[in-house]
Amino acid sequence: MERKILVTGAAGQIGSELVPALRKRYGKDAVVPMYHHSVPKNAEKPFEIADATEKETLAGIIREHGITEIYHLVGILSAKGEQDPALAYRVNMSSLMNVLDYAKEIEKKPKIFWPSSIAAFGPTTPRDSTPQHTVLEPSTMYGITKVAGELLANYYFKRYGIDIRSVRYPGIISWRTPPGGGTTDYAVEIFHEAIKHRKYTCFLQKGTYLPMMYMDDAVRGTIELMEAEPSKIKVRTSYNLTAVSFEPSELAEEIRKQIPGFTMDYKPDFRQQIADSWTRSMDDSAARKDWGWKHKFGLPEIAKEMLVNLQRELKSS
Ligand code: AKB
Repeated sequence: MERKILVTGAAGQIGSELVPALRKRYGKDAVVPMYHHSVPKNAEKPFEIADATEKETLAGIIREHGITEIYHLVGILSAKGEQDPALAYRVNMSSLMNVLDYAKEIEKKPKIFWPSSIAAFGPTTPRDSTPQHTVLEPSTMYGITKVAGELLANYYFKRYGIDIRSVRYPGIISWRTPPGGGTTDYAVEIFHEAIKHRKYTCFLQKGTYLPMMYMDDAVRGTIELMEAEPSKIKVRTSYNLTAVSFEPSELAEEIRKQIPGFTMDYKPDFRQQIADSWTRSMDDSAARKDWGWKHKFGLPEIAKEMLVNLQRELKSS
Protein backbone atom coordinates (compact mmCIF):
# COMPACT_ATOMS: atom_id res chain seq x y z
CA MET A 1 0.00 0.00 0.00
CA GLU A 2 1.26 3.47 -0.90
CA ARG A 3 2.48 5.42 2.15
CA LYS A 4 0.59 8.69 2.78
CA ILE A 5 1.40 10.57 5.96
CA LEU A 6 -0.66 13.26 7.67
CA VAL A 7 1.20 15.51 10.13
CA THR A 8 -1.11 17.59 12.33
CA GLY A 9 0.41 20.52 14.23
CA ALA A 10 2.82 20.81 11.30
CA ALA A 11 3.84 24.40 12.05
CA GLY A 12 4.84 23.61 15.64
CA GLN A 13 8.36 23.12 16.98
CA ILE A 14 8.51 19.40 16.20
CA GLY A 15 6.18 19.42 13.19
CA SER A 16 8.21 21.98 11.30
CA GLU A 17 11.28 19.73 11.45
CA LEU A 18 9.52 16.40 11.16
CA VAL A 19 7.77 17.34 7.90
CA PRO A 20 11.00 18.01 5.93
CA ALA A 21 12.60 14.89 7.43
CA LEU A 22 9.65 12.73 6.40
CA ARG A 23 9.58 14.31 2.93
CA LYS A 24 13.27 13.68 2.49
CA ARG A 25 12.77 10.05 3.41
CA TYR A 26 9.50 9.19 1.64
CA GLY A 27 9.08 11.91 -0.99
CA LYS A 28 7.32 15.27 -0.94
CA ASP A 29 3.92 14.04 -2.09
CA ALA A 30 3.84 11.27 0.50
CA VAL A 31 3.56 13.82 3.33
CA VAL A 32 0.59 16.11 3.95
CA PRO A 33 1.30 18.73 6.62
CA MET A 34 -1.82 20.08 8.30
CA TYR A 35 -1.68 23.67 9.56
CA HIS A 36 -4.17 25.43 11.76
CA HIS A 37 -4.14 29.20 11.10
CA SER A 38 -0.75 30.17 9.87
CA VAL A 39 0.77 28.45 6.88
CA PRO A 40 4.55 28.91 6.73
CA LYS A 41 5.71 31.17 3.87
CA ASN A 42 7.71 28.41 2.23
CA ALA A 43 5.01 25.70 2.63
CA GLU A 44 4.97 23.33 -0.33
CA LYS A 45 1.91 21.50 -1.60
CA PRO A 46 0.29 19.17 -0.75
CA PHE A 47 -0.86 20.68 2.56
CA GLU A 48 -4.12 21.28 4.38
CA ILE A 49 -5.44 24.03 6.63
CA ALA A 50 -7.82 22.66 9.24
CA ASP A 51 -8.69 22.45 12.91
CA ALA A 52 -8.00 18.98 14.34
CA THR A 53 -10.77 19.45 16.90
CA GLU A 54 -13.30 19.28 14.05
CA LYS A 55 -13.81 15.57 13.52
CA GLU A 56 -15.60 15.66 10.16
CA THR A 57 -13.01 17.99 8.60
CA LEU A 58 -10.20 15.79 9.85
CA ALA A 59 -11.96 12.65 8.64
CA GLY A 60 -12.45 14.23 5.21
CA ILE A 61 -8.73 14.99 4.92
CA ILE A 62 -7.77 11.45 5.94
CA ARG A 63 -10.21 10.02 3.40
CA GLU A 64 -9.34 12.38 0.56
CA HIS A 65 -5.59 11.77 0.74
CA GLY A 66 -5.85 8.05 1.53
CA ILE A 67 -3.81 8.59 4.70
CA THR A 68 -1.96 5.50 5.98
CA GLU A 69 0.04 7.12 8.83
CA ILE A 70 -0.72 10.02 11.14
CA TYR A 71 1.75 11.96 13.25
CA HIS A 72 -0.72 13.72 15.50
CA LEU A 73 1.31 16.57 16.99
CA VAL A 74 -1.40 19.12 17.76
CA GLY A 75 -1.22 20.22 21.39
CA ILE A 76 -1.14 23.07 23.88
CA LEU A 77 2.03 22.81 25.99
CA SER A 78 2.48 22.98 29.76
CA ALA A 79 2.89 26.70 30.53
CA LYS A 80 0.25 27.89 28.09
CA GLY A 81 -1.99 25.11 29.35
CA GLU A 82 -1.79 26.46 32.91
CA GLN A 83 -2.89 29.87 31.64
CA ASP A 84 -5.94 28.34 29.97
CA PRO A 85 -6.54 24.81 31.28
CA ALA A 86 -9.93 24.48 29.59
CA LEU A 87 -8.38 25.24 26.20
CA ALA A 88 -5.56 22.73 26.83
CA TYR A 89 -8.09 20.06 27.76
CA ARG A 90 -10.31 20.78 24.76
CA VAL A 91 -7.57 20.96 22.13
CA ASN A 92 -5.40 18.13 23.41
CA MET A 93 -8.15 15.66 24.21
CA SER A 94 -10.70 16.30 21.49
CA SER A 95 -8.16 16.28 18.67
CA LEU A 96 -6.71 12.98 19.91
CA MET A 97 -10.16 11.44 20.33
CA ASN A 98 -11.05 12.55 16.79
CA VAL A 99 -8.00 10.80 15.37
CA LEU A 100 -8.55 7.63 17.42
CA ASP A 101 -12.27 7.43 16.85
CA TYR A 102 -11.97 7.92 13.12
CA ALA A 103 -9.19 5.31 12.93
CA LYS A 104 -11.40 2.91 14.87
CA GLU A 105 -14.25 3.29 12.38
CA ILE A 106 -12.38 2.58 9.15
CA GLU A 107 -11.26 -0.76 7.83
CA LYS A 108 -7.70 0.18 6.84
CA LYS A 109 -6.57 1.70 10.12
CA PRO A 110 -3.76 4.24 9.88
CA LYS A 111 -0.63 3.79 11.96
CA ILE A 112 -0.49 6.63 14.49
CA PHE A 113 2.27 8.50 16.32
CA TRP A 114 1.22 10.63 19.26
CA PRO A 115 3.64 12.45 21.57
CA SER A 116 3.49 12.16 25.33
CA SER A 117 5.90 14.08 27.53
CA ILE A 118 7.79 14.22 30.81
CA ALA A 119 4.73 16.25 31.84
CA ALA A 120 2.95 12.93 32.42
CA PHE A 121 5.04 12.68 35.61
CA GLY A 122 4.16 14.56 38.77
CA PRO A 123 5.36 15.36 42.28
CA THR A 124 4.85 11.76 43.48
CA THR A 125 6.94 10.27 40.64
CA PRO A 126 10.53 9.24 41.49
CA ARG A 127 12.51 12.17 40.08
CA ASP A 128 15.86 10.60 39.24
CA SER A 129 16.27 7.97 36.58
CA THR A 130 12.47 7.80 36.43
CA PRO A 131 11.49 4.25 35.46
CA GLN A 132 9.33 3.34 32.46
CA HIS A 133 6.48 2.10 34.62
CA THR A 134 5.93 4.52 37.47
CA VAL A 135 3.49 6.81 39.29
CA LEU A 136 1.68 9.17 36.89
CA GLU A 137 -0.06 11.89 38.94
CA PRO A 138 0.72 15.14 37.09
CA SER A 139 -0.21 18.50 38.53
CA THR A 140 -0.73 20.37 35.22
CA MET A 141 -3.64 20.16 32.77
CA TYR A 142 -1.13 19.43 29.99
CA GLY A 143 0.19 16.50 32.05
CA ILE A 144 -3.33 15.25 32.70
CA THR A 145 -4.02 15.18 28.94
CA LYS A 146 -0.75 13.29 28.44
CA VAL A 147 -1.62 10.58 30.99
CA ALA A 148 -5.14 10.27 29.56
CA GLY A 149 -3.67 10.09 26.03
CA GLU A 150 -1.23 7.36 27.03
CA LEU A 151 -4.01 5.26 28.51
CA LEU A 152 -6.20 5.87 25.46
CA ALA A 153 -3.36 4.80 23.16
CA ASN A 154 -3.02 1.53 25.02
CA TYR A 155 -6.81 1.05 25.11
CA TYR A 156 -7.31 1.67 21.38
CA PHE A 157 -4.41 -0.64 20.59
CA LYS A 158 -5.77 -3.48 22.71
CA ARG A 159 -9.46 -3.02 21.97
CA TYR A 160 -9.44 -1.93 18.33
CA GLY A 161 -6.04 -3.07 17.07
CA ILE A 162 -4.87 0.45 16.16
CA ASP A 163 -1.09 0.53 15.80
CA ILE A 164 -0.46 3.64 17.86
CA ARG A 165 3.06 4.42 19.09
CA SER A 166 4.28 7.10 21.47
CA VAL A 167 7.25 8.53 23.35
CA ARG A 168 7.49 10.73 26.42
CA TYR A 169 9.53 13.58 24.95
CA PRO A 170 11.87 15.52 27.20
CA GLY A 171 12.50 19.24 26.49
CA ILE A 172 13.41 19.56 22.81
CA ILE A 173 16.15 21.97 21.75
CA SER A 174 16.10 23.33 18.21
CA TRP A 175 17.20 26.35 16.22
CA ARG A 176 14.84 26.33 13.23
CA THR A 177 11.50 26.91 14.96
CA PRO A 178 11.10 28.26 18.50
CA PRO A 179 8.93 26.29 20.92
CA GLY A 180 5.83 27.99 22.26
CA GLY A 181 4.25 27.82 25.69
CA GLY A 182 6.44 25.17 27.31
CA THR A 183 8.38 24.98 30.57
CA THR A 184 11.55 23.71 28.90
CA ASP A 185 11.58 26.68 26.48
CA TYR A 186 14.34 28.39 28.46
CA ALA A 187 16.82 25.95 26.94
CA VAL A 188 16.11 27.45 23.50
CA GLU A 189 15.55 31.11 24.50
CA ILE A 190 18.93 31.17 26.18
CA PHE A 191 20.72 30.65 22.86
CA HIS A 192 18.83 33.47 21.11
CA GLU A 193 19.56 35.87 23.96
CA ALA A 194 23.19 34.79 24.27
CA ILE A 195 23.80 35.60 20.61
CA LYS A 196 21.76 38.81 20.52
CA HIS A 197 22.48 40.35 23.95
CA ARG A 198 25.15 38.21 25.65
CA LYS A 199 22.90 37.91 28.68
CA TYR A 200 19.78 36.00 29.69
CA THR A 201 17.32 36.07 32.58
CA CYS A 202 16.25 32.51 33.21
CA PHE A 203 12.67 31.78 34.34
CA LEU A 204 13.83 28.61 36.09
CA GLN A 205 16.23 28.71 38.99
CA LYS A 206 19.73 27.31 39.20
CA GLY A 207 19.72 23.61 39.97
CA THR A 208 16.51 22.81 38.05
CA TYR A 209 17.53 19.64 36.27
CA LEU A 210 15.33 18.49 33.39
CA PRO A 211 15.78 15.82 30.71
CA MET A 212 16.50 17.33 27.28
CA MET A 213 17.21 16.31 23.69
CA TYR A 214 18.42 17.89 20.46
CA MET A 215 15.77 18.10 17.73
CA ASP A 216 17.73 15.95 15.25
CA ASP A 217 17.72 13.10 17.75
CA ALA A 218 14.01 13.61 18.48
CA VAL A 219 13.05 13.53 14.79
CA ARG A 220 15.23 10.51 14.01
CA GLY A 221 13.99 8.63 17.09
CA THR A 222 10.37 9.33 16.20
CA ILE A 223 10.77 8.00 12.66
CA GLU A 224 12.72 4.97 13.92
CA LEU A 225 9.92 4.16 16.37
CA MET A 226 7.36 4.37 13.56
CA GLU A 227 9.46 2.16 11.28
CA ALA A 228 10.14 -0.52 13.93
CA GLU A 229 8.54 -3.94 13.47
CA PRO A 230 5.26 -4.06 15.43
CA SER A 231 6.56 -7.05 17.43
CA LYS A 232 9.31 -4.83 18.87
CA ILE A 233 6.86 -2.34 20.36
CA LYS A 234 6.23 -3.71 23.82
CA VAL A 235 5.05 -0.48 25.46
CA ARG A 236 1.75 0.77 24.05
CA THR A 237 1.25 3.62 26.50
CA SER A 238 4.39 5.67 25.81
CA TYR A 239 8.14 5.05 25.91
CA ASN A 240 10.47 7.12 28.11
CA LEU A 241 12.90 8.82 25.71
CA THR A 242 15.86 10.93 26.72
CA ALA A 243 19.33 12.09 25.79
CA VAL A 244 20.82 14.38 28.45
CA SER A 245 19.89 15.99 31.74
CA PHE A 246 21.19 19.41 32.79
CA GLU A 247 20.26 22.51 34.79
CA PRO A 248 20.39 26.15 33.62
CA SER A 249 23.85 27.04 34.95
CA GLU A 250 25.41 24.00 33.26
CA LEU A 251 23.91 25.10 29.96
CA ALA A 252 25.12 28.67 30.53
CA GLU A 253 28.63 27.35 31.23
CA GLU A 254 28.61 25.43 27.95
CA ILE A 255 27.50 28.56 26.06
CA ARG A 256 30.22 30.60 27.79
CA LYS A 257 32.83 28.33 26.19
CA GLN A 258 31.82 29.83 22.82
CA ILE A 259 30.58 33.26 23.98
CA PRO A 260 32.99 34.16 26.82
CA GLY A 261 31.17 37.32 28.04
CA PHE A 262 27.78 35.63 28.40
CA THR A 263 26.03 36.24 31.73
CA MET A 264 22.84 34.82 33.21
CA ASP A 265 20.65 35.75 36.15
CA TYR A 266 17.51 34.10 37.49
CA LYS A 267 13.95 35.28 37.87
CA PRO A 268 11.84 32.17 38.46
CA ASP A 269 8.14 32.50 37.58
CA PHE A 270 5.12 30.15 37.64
CA ARG A 271 6.98 27.71 35.40
CA GLN A 272 9.34 26.86 38.28
CA GLN A 273 6.57 24.99 40.04
CA ILE A 274 5.83 23.01 36.89
CA ALA A 275 9.50 22.10 36.40
CA ASP A 276 9.76 21.08 40.07
CA SER A 277 6.93 18.61 39.58
CA TRP A 278 8.71 16.86 36.70
CA THR A 279 11.48 14.33 36.52
CA ARG A 280 15.17 15.32 36.68
CA SER A 281 16.32 12.41 34.55
CA MET A 282 14.65 9.46 32.87
CA ASP A 283 15.47 5.80 32.42
CA ASP A 284 14.79 5.09 28.76
CA SER A 285 16.34 1.61 28.68
CA ALA A 286 13.06 0.06 27.46
CA ALA A 287 13.19 2.16 24.25
CA ARG A 288 16.89 1.33 23.84
CA LYS A 289 16.28 -2.40 24.27
CA ASP A 290 12.97 -2.80 22.41
CA TRP A 291 13.54 -0.80 19.22
CA GLY A 292 17.16 0.31 19.41
CA TRP A 293 16.84 3.97 20.49
CA LYS A 294 20.22 5.72 20.77
CA HIS A 295 20.82 9.45 21.13
CA LYS A 296 23.74 11.12 19.32
CA PHE A 297 23.90 14.62 20.80
CA GLY A 298 25.26 15.29 24.30
CA LEU A 299 25.27 18.73 25.95
CA PRO A 300 28.51 20.03 24.31
CA GLU A 301 27.33 18.93 20.86
CA ILE A 302 23.88 20.50 21.37
CA ALA A 303 25.39 23.83 22.43
CA LYS A 304 27.80 23.84 19.52
CA GLU A 305 25.14 23.00 16.92
CA MET A 306 22.72 25.56 18.34
CA LEU A 307 25.25 28.39 18.35
CA VAL A 308 26.70 27.71 14.91
CA ASN A 309 23.30 27.41 13.24
CA LEU A 310 21.58 30.25 15.08
CA GLN A 311 24.47 32.65 14.57
CA ARG A 312 24.30 31.98 10.83
CA GLU A 313 20.50 32.29 10.73
CA LEU A 314 20.35 35.47 12.80
CA LYS A 315 23.07 37.08 10.69
CA SER A 316 21.21 36.40 7.44
CA SER A 317 17.79 37.53 8.74
C1 AKB B 1 6.83 21.69 27.77
O1 AKB B 1 7.77 22.25 28.37
O2 AKB B 1 5.64 21.87 28.04
C2 AKB B 1 7.18 20.70 26.68
C3 AKB B 1 7.22 19.30 27.21
C4 AKB B 1 8.32 18.87 28.08
O3 AKB B 1 6.34 18.54 26.91
N1 AKB B 1 8.43 21.04 26.09
